[in-house]
Amino acid sequence: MELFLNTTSPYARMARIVMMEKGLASNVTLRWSDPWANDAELLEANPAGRIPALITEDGTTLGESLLIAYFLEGIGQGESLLPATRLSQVLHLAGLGQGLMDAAFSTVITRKHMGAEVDESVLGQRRKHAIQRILERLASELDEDKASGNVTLGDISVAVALDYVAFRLPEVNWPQGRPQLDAWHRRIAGRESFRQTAFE
Ligand SMILES: N[C@@H](CCC(=O)N[C@@H](CS)C(=O)NCC(=O)O)C(=O)O
Repeated sequence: MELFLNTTSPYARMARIVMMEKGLASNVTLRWSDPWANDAELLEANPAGRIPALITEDGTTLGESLLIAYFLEGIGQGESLLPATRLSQVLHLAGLGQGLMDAAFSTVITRKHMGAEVDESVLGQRRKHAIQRILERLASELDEDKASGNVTLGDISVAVALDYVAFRLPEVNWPQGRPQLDAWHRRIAGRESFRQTAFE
């Protein structure tokens, strides 16, 4: 299999962490790609031009990080990242993580292309408020004890999103005033799969 990714995309990092957690690292060739440079092979794999994109063993191409995660969960080994006994809670967390990624990534990319003043626009303000609301929700739901079971797709999505906010929007300073969420994050992000995929 081949996975198109780069070192700064939260979506690609999530797919890569899932790949590692499911024992599939040796089955996947990493294809480092700049999605903004019209990489012809990426466009062939994913006409949306976005990373992550996965080419499976039978040549099928998959886009969208959550769909890639779902596929890897199905073919990988070890504990399920989508345990049936708490599926709704896992998907709930994955949704919060994805929402945080989307709001943070949109903030970063619109600033880059349109200037920092875009933060003051209606859409910029909506993203800013979404980030704060999601952080508050996560802080009310997560503490260190919740990081003690088997890791899930929800944990991975939220922990990657928090890392991304710290990496690209350090002014948000999400750990400030949220010590329990910080403790939860430290436990999840201490995993080998997180350490090997740190943003750079
Ligand atoms: N919903 C998609 C989002 C993927 C995404 O936006 N990736 C960014 C990099 S972080 C990208 O490739 N952007 C290039 C573009 O939009 O042209 C997913 O979950 O995979």
